[in-house]
Amino acid sequence: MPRNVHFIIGASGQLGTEFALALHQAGEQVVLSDIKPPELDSLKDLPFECMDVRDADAVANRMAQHGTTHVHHLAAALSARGEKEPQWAWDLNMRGLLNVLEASADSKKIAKVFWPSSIAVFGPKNGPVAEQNGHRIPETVYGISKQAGEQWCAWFRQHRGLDVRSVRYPGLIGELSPPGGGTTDYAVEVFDHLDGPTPYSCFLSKDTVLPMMHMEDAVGAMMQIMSAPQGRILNSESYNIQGLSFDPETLFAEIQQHVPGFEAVFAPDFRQSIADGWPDELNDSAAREDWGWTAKVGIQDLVQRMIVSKRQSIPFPNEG
Ligand code: AKB
Repeated sequence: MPRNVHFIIGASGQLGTEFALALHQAGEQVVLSDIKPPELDSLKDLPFECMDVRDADAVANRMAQHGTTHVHHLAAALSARGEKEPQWAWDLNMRGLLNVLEASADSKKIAKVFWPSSIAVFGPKNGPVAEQNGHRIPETVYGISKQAGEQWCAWFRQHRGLDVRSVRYPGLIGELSPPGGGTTDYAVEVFDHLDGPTPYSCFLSKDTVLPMMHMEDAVGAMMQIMSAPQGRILNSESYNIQGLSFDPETLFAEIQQHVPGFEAVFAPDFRQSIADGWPDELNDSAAREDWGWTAKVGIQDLVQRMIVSKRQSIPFPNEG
């Protein structure tokens, strides 16, 4: 039987790095693509295409050249940067997605496409718990692009017969790769300030609860929804998936269990109003019922993994 060929767009980004590694370690044939090469040593020998997803011809040609069967389109401008550069973010997120959907629908070989949506599709009117089909009037460029993207995916499914699958990711936290330009980034960047000379300055208020998820679960969700039988994908839009929910104060208290000297101050900036529009948690019962989704990593485990990994890579001053 011919092997599947996984083409990962945005493979040098936060989610792409972890997903590419997981697929490679599972023995799958992987082709990486991004505007910059991968930084992780274990990915440097894999086939890499330097490609801007906004270039429609490049997307179609490169995917075809590699005999792609599965596309994972993970390149996007996130919420905070999107508010600073709205036109660029809209162009990258929408033109990129349409190029991928169009090329995939035209291809005779591509069996499935994965594209991530986000908690950003929910707006302030939604309330603290976002239901699967909850109120979606996003107030950020990023959120609007994700909401429109969900509808484009549904259109390609219905009108072009494309098997495109999607989940709504919360803030993602992992050891291997930093995020860039998101509102949930504090929960990753704090681990680079564990023993700094000054307290970590958090850009959200201490009681801002947001949905979050460890990368192991984020990658697991992608693998799980992509391998589910087509008949189990019953929802026409992206699926809510819930990992864990916490506020900065709770995360920092957990860090202090391991690093007693860790200190933080709170200096909310423009990202506070983005976070205030997002839900505290997601009702993910549809994903659980339809394709068996369940998250594994809790806050204690997450903090421990992040600290262990940082301490392996950085010599901390108080460790002699
Ligand atoms: C962001 O903060 O913009 C992203 C997201 C929640 O989609 N991490």
